[in-house]
Amino acid sequence: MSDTDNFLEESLPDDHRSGFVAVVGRPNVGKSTLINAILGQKIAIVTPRPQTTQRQQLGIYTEPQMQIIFVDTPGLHNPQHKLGEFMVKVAEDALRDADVVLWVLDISVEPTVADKHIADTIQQVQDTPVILALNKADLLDDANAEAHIAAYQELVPHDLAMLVSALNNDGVSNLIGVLAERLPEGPRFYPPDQVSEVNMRFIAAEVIREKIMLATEQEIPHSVAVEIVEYKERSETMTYISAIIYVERDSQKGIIIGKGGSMIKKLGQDARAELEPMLDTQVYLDLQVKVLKNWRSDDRLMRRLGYRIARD
Ligand SMILES: Nc1nc2c(ncn2[C@@H]2O[C@H](COP(=O)(O)OP(=O)(O)OP(=O)(O)O)[C@@H](O)[C@H]2O)c(=O)[nH]1
Ligand SMILES: [Mg+2]
Repeated sequence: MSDTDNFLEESLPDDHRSGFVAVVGRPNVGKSTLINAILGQKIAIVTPRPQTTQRQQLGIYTEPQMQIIFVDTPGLHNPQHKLGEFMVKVAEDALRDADVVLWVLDISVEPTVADKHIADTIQQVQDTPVILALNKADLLDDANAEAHIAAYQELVPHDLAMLVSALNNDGVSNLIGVLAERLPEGPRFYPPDQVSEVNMRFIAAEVIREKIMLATEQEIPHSVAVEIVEYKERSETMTYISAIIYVERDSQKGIIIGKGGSMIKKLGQDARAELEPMLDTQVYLDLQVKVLKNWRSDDRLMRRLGYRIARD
């Protein structure tokens, strides 16, 4: 029997708690940063741009007394194309399936109209405890603090609101305790050493997408999908990864390749710099760029690129 088979047999304390925490909120408020901070490692990509996270992604936090499964979700927003609709549906599904809702908010600015819409969406999920993570507290101006905190507290009935800074790891451990108290008693869902459910292929695709989002402007960051065509551990010291970067238009292809291939070279270097220490091997990265006309508005192309709702 492997360790993985064994984990259900392990004796856990009688009051062991476990369950799913849906981490929701507007794009760019710091949901993925917060989950990475809780887990102490990067499981989700983070960029300064809204709509970075596109799919549901689990971050599994295990201690002897508890297992909290954080469900990172795409930012709730008013969708402009099919990809946006898909992303919003992913977030709404996570909300419905959650034991606890963790609404992440950017406390450094006033609540927006989008936050009011999210409040309505959250209120549709009745009987689920709601915790507010008032994030980016490091950017909160003293003069605004009271007014902002009060305005956020008014948005939705909730159990507790906590100031945190995911970036500085402030308030994060308190938040874990608060969430655990609200989970049902029960055994673990995952082996204790598992922190995520995604495989290295997916992580490699996401790292490449992150580097593109960081290096490009305007529509391009959001028009990119990355498909791993081949992923091979060629030897103990070398991993070969070949990937296709899909864009929506010819002009975008030119920008991703760059003058004399300069941009694609930089993207490859940036992605390798992150993947190599992660894999503890050298990485040979073969990147190609292809145009899939308007793929974000085409259900069939989106499904081909792996944007599928599991239960559909
Ligand atoms: N100053 C400050 N910046 C933060 C904090 N948390 C996150 N950020 C920054 O906010 C930006 C967005 O962070 P993400 O974690 O990608 O936000 P997200 O909510 O997951 O965004 P989407 O995936 O687009 O919905 C990044 O530039 C982060 O570095 C924080 O506590 N303080
Ligand atoms: Mg995110």
